[in-house]
Amino acid sequence: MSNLLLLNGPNLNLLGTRQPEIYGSDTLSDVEDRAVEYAKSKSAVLDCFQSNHEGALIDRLHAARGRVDGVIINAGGLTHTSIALMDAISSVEIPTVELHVSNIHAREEFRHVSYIGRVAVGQICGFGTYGYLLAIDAILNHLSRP
Ligand code: CA2
Repeated sequence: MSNLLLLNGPNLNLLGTRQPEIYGSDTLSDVEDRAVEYAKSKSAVLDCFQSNHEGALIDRLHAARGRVDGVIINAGGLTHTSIALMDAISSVEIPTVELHVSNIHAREEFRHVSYIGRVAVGQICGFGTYGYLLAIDAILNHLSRP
């Protein structure tokens, strides 16, 4: 059985409350509940954590070292700015899938850059909140490779 960690970064606690044309109408708790159930259906355990603070996300990653098999992270705006978060992902050596609700490549140029992408196994973006389920499939598939 795989232990997975889902991290959501700054402002993702606002999912479903504003900008539904970009981020949809599911709340973060809808998304997390669905993801936990989906992981369970795949015989995995998914733990969820959201923070608006870079350091708290880094602390959660450090705590996951040696305990978690795979990470899914929607780092929000920190995706495009945070070398510290990138270093944390790289230093804990846990396979990580980068996730975004929106298609960051079809948006403003500053969103085309991802520090997380440099250390992630791969990136899922543009599929709305369904991407959280795709990311579970992606990380489980990655973990089961020979
Ligand atoms: O598309 C994504 O998932 C993003 O990671 C969301 C970030 C954005 O900075 C990234 O470029 C792409 C923003 C999260 C803000 O979330 C909100 C959700 C609903 C209402 C307001 C903000």
